[in-house]
Amino acid sequence: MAQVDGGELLMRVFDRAGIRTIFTLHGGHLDAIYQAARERDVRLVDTRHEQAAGHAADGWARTTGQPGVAIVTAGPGVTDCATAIANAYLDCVPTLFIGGAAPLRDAETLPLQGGLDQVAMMTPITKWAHRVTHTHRIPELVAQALRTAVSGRPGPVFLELPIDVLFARVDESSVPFPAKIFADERPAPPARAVEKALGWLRAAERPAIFAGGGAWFSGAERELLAFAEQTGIPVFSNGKAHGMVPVDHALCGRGLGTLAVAAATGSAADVVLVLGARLGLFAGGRGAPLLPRGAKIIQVDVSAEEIGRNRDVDLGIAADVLETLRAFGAAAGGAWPVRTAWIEAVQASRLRHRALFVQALQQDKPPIHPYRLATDVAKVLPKGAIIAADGGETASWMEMAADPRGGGRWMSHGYLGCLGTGMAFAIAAKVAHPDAPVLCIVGDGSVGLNFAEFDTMVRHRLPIVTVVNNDQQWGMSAHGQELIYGKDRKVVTELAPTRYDLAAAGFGCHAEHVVEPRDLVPALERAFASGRPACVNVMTDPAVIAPITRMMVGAARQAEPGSGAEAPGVGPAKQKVQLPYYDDLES
Ligand SMILES: Cc1ncc(C[n+]2csc(CCOP(=O)(O)OP(=O)(O)O)c2C)c(N)n1
Repeated sequence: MAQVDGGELLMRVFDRAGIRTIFTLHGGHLDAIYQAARERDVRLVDTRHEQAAGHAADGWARTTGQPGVAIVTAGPGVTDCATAIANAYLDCVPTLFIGGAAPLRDAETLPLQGGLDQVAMMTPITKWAHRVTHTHRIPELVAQALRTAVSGRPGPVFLELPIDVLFARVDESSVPFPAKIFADERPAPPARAVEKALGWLRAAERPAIFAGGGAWFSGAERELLAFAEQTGIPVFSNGKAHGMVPVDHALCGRGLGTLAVAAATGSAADVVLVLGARLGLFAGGRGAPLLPRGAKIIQVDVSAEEIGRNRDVDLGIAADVLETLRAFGAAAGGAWPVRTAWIEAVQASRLRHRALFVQALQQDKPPIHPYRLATDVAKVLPKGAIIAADGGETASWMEMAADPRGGGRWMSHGYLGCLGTGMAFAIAAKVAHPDAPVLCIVGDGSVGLNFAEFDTMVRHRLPIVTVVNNDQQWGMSAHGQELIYGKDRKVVTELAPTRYDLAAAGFGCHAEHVVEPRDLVPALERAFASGRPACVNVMTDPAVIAPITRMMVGAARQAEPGSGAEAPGVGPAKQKVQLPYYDDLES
């Protein structure tokens, strides 16, 4: 009878689940896994920080739609990964995190990297966290972990594999091995709900679809586009669904902001079909919903508890988005109204923000305007490129300029608002799609969080172009302070005009430093043509405040003459207190 260890058992489940890429950083607790991986065609991508390994697993899922896997060592490996796990949790991204651990046998003996309850730490930031205590149960528990990550509302799971459980050998014939890992069918909507929803959409004058991660992770890209084309209804998306309807398609409305602009200019959507998108901050939050207040809402979500959050809906359908679109497509036969005026209003609203920055695009002297940077980057990017955008204002400038064509081609911040994801997301994207050009655009603050990932890009020969928006400050933070307290009251938000390009060159990257607007496009072209990981360090204007910051922080508070205010924290009674990023406090 063959004896197999836990590493081999884990890999056998991965073989069956089609998992061929693992993001990791070495720890001796994990060697049984690495040795088993070495025996097969599994790609191990070793990063320079466990946080980056975790973000890369998250990025893998975002760009492929399939679960991403990170394996990290006991103790600090697991704690370093916590940010990435929380990021995947808040954004409902299907991911499996495996953590090493000290031997079960040695509990309470103060062993190396033991003595902390990793499962308890991970429980509130995962869908499921579990400690494997018997080697022969590894296959069924790994299968359960993968199933949990991808089914229902997707999300991260954490499985702890203590070193004695992992390295132990068991008789392979004694190991129960699940024949099936994933469910065959997913929940479909009842026919009466389909009929009602289609009736409302058909009768609407200005119907809209709002697609989110539920549309992407259910694998509904083709069905979403087909339904939009069948019915002539424009599609708006949140960050996880950008590109599912290509940006050059007449029915692509881009982000939800377009819907708000259309409403403000007299064309409010009257029926909105929400497909796997949550109605939190990125839909305007409680205070300023981007879905018109008067619109009839049909909300489709695989997790019923999501339906109705922040807003009453007229029809809630607890079902998988792909199954729903299939049912809608099958039942939506016959002619649909042609709504030319509505589609024209959407297209006009979609481009409106560009007019605000015409001057920035024409400017020929430094410092470079950040929107000019974003549009030049978009200009140079080949079709089908994947963009990872990181940094407060940087990501929002890029979102305005980017033209993602295809799902999984736009990756950026979500509900954790977590800086430092960009380089790891880009690494995952390049590993997953070696033939696609991959760009990471990142603020000079954020690039410092995982800067050593230039080394990962070089060692793994991943020709990613990383563009640093170098405004010599934590831009969104500095501008927030300026708006609330005044220009002269910036605290801990300033940075230096650092030569990130030279530092990246030290890792072996192609490097460019850009000061003049006219040098930007040629530098970006050289970076893409270099065929190597590249860092393009662009000096930009620190004075330009991005619209997102004004929107999230609020307008500057004018001190009223004679108000008695002596210092920012002191004011007259009964004054509203401005909170950056949240509704004001009523005092
Ligand atoms: C990990 C993390 N730390 C701190 C913050 C708070 N924060 C939000 S925006 C921001 C400034 C970002 O600066 P930078 O990366 O330079 O991008 P910019 O806003 O200049 O585009 C900070 C520090 C955060 N969101 N995430």
